Amino acid sequence: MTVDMTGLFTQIDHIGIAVPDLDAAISMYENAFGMKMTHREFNDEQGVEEAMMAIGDSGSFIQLLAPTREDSPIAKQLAKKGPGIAHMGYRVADIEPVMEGLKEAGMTLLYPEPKTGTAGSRINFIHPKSAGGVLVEIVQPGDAH
Ligand code: V0V
Ligand code: CO
Repeated sequence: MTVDMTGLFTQIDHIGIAVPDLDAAISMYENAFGMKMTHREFNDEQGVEEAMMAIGDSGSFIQLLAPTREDSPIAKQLAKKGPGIAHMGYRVADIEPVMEGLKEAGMTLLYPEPKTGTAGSRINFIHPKSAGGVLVEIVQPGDAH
């Protein structure tokens, strides 16, 4: 199968940011940046508590990520590099063909099958080693998105 990737990444869904204190980060984004929180949840599988901050009505978000476990990717990033950008999340309508096309393009996906992300979305990641030093997430929104 050969997938034409043209236009399959439709917009920036979110930029993930590692933070040590979720409440403090939400306050900063609300008070200094005037952004509204539209969603907050725990994701046990990913070891995070996260908050989605809307960037106006653009449809793109900042995803604030605080670790809930010492061995989680966000905890590791905070320990090694401190707070900062964790990943770039692109929205796609249908994640399976996009995963296929990325593999055909030589990208290393972290998961063989999509996992559950924010608000019932379906997600996967491209390893930063195969994407120019950027941890890239692909996001198929859930019904609640
Ligand atoms: C590590 N590296 C990164 C990076 N983390 N590069 C760019 N951005 C990052 N965030 C580089 C690092 O500098 C190393 O390069 C190399 O990758 C291996 O790093 P490491 O410290 O040994 O880290 P690993 O291998 O333990 O973990 C890296 C991966 C891990 C990407 C495998 O972070 C991971 O599994 N991430 C996917 C899951 C995740 O991020 N979940 C939290 C968000 P050098 O030094 O060797 O050159 S959950 C989420 O977004 C949700 C729920 C949602 O959106 O809905
Ligand atoms: Co994310």
